[in-house]
Amino acid sequence: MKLYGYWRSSATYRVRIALALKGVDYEYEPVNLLKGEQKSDAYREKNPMGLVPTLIGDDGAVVAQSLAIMEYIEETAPAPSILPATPGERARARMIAATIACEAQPFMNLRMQKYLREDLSLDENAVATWLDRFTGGAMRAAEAMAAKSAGAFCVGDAPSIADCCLVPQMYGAQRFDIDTSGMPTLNAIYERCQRLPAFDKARPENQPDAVKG
Ligand SMILES: N[C@@H](CCC(=O)N[C@@H](CS)C(=O)NCC(=O)O)C(=O)O
Repeated sequence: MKLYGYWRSSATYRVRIALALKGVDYEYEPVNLLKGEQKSDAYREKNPMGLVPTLIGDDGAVVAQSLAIMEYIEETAPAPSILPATPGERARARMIAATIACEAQPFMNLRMQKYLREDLSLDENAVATWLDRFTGGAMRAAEAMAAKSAGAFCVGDAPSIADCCLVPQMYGAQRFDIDTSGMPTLNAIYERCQRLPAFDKARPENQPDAVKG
């Protein structure tokens, strides 16, 4: 498999965690978002949204969107599963994953941040208020969801697609200074995940394109 991504991209980080949990080897092709490489014609041929990540499967499938990529990885490398055992729990894991990936993270991405600052000329206070309302609001909803299903992880006692989304979101929240103090369940799971080798391997700082310092 080949993963196109960027070290600090939270959506790429999700996929790296899923691959590491399953012990799947892959080739990594950095796409430098700060240089705008995601907007090149060659990259958009693979990912028409011009966003990372994109995964090229061993069967030649070209898959964009981290949630779809993780489902593809789950189907092509089923063990260990990153989906819980029962339909209800699987739906819950997907629900928390989607709340983070579709409702919280989009407001943190580069093009949105640029638009707020450069096109709408919002100052840092306005951007922070905006982020707390939308990203923080969705994270508070994810906290309420996880509080009902968590054991050691977001749904029960095994890491799932929800945790693959949670960890990068908490990392991003720290970067963007979003207040997570009212999220005890998410913080406890985040701390626990950080101590596991698969999550450590997937950390932004451990990627070949990471910029130190
Ligand atoms: N829904 C997409 C989101 C992907 C996304 O937001 N990628 C960001 C990095 S985390 C990106 O490529 N940003 C580039 C830009 O905004 O120009 C997914 O889950 O894959």
